[in-house]
Amino acid sequence: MKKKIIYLSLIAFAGVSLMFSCSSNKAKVTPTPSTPAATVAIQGFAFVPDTVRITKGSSVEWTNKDSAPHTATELSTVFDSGSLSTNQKFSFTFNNTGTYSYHCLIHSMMKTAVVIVTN
Ligand SMILES: [Cu+2]
Repeated sequence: MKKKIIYLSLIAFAGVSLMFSCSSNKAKVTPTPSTPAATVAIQGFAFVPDTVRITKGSSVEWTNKDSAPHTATELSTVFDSGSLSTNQKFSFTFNNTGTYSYHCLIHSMMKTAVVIVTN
């Protein structure tokens, strides 16, 4: 009787271990987010730097360093960060080459900035 209980708890333990190893395997398959190829600060009502050059398949990360909210919005909305509050980040991966001009939707006086994506 006692042996049966031990046997059953061993099966339960094996089951839990199997579930655990499955979920950790799954986590390994999920691609880890790559570190951005370029970072842009939104600071003093400007995108700094206002031009970044990256290669296709890499990403740019924006961080709002101002107390005011800002957006990083491509002129034809290829990407749009939405409103970023202070220290909030937005990143976008560029899978196509091209020159992407973007601005802040909230402040029309902010200078348009550019991401240049090459092969
Ligand atoms: Cu703004």
